[in-house]
Amino acid sequence: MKKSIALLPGDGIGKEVVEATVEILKAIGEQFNHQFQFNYGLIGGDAIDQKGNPLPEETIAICKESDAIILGAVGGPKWDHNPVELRPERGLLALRKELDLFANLRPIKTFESLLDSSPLKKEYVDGVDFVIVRELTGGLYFGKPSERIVRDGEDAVVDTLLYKRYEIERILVSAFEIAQKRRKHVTSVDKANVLESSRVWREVAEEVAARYPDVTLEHMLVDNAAMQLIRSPRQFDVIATENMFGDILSDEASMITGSLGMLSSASLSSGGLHLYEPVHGSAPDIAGQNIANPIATILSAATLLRQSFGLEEEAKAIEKAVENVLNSGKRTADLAEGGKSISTKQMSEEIINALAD
Ligand code: GGG
Repeated sequence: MKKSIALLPGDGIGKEVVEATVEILKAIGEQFNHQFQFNYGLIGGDAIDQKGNPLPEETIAICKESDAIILGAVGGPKWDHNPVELRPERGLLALRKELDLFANLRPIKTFESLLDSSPLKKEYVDGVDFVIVRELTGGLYFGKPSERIVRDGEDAVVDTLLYKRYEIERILVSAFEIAQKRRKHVTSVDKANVLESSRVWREVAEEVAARYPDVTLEHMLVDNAAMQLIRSPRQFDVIATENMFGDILSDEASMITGSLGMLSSASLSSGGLHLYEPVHGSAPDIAGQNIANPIATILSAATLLRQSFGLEEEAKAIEKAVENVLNSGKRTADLAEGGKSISTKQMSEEIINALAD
């Protein structure tokens, strides 16, 4: 198979984890006789420094000419005081909008050998396997106005939580479709006791649920969901929620797996060009040290092979190799609890060796 993959390493550890992932994809290409062509593009802070724009036109073109996209991470203190249009995160948000990457799937699954790495009790996290389906192109992160204003003579600020009804419907449809292939349970998370947007979200969830009689729909307030994720995470199968709630809940849920460095994601578009990225950000405190955990990005690449290229065997080979390396006790620093750890590059090499086993 011949396929092209746009690579947007971005900032901080984004570069290191994407490089580690490219090595895995090259190894898979050799092992299974595929030709993957890699097209590099700038995004985030790096793109601001080199092109004066967090999402240059060339990057959009590179993505559109490719069959799938892998992104590392964006952001860093260097650009924290930039005007809003010159912030690294703007690049990522604009790319999501440009490609209509509306459905962000974030699987939360514990690895047997990492059960002791979670700050939660082992008996609670054992067997956890759910997916957060986060709406990614609407809500507070995109609504206008979003600005500082003067209200009643006082300095004030406004962000806008805006959803078109179809945007709510399509993300819930995605969640129900996924649930149908899993344990057939959707937990729709909202704040319907306070927010009008959440009350409409609930209405739409009920309408969509009526089309999927084999799937059970449960509504849960976001504050309760935050608590339930810690109290009994095994209850969840598919969590469907809006953009900001999904952003927050998935970082919380990463602790079930032991590290944010373990959480992969797929952002699916209406047009068929999908983006795969780790849930974590650019981690400027450890950038450039070759100690970041590349597994989230490597698992995102496995999902890419399955979802975008239909390469199930290759995806499984990567997932199995990751599991075997973790079973052998090898850990990057985030999971080593102060003990012996291996570098980003070494983790990638270990996974490549395990692919050959
Ligand atoms: N790899 C994810 C990443 O770079 N995240 C940085 C960030 O701020 N993202 C905003 C968001 O996910 O909504």
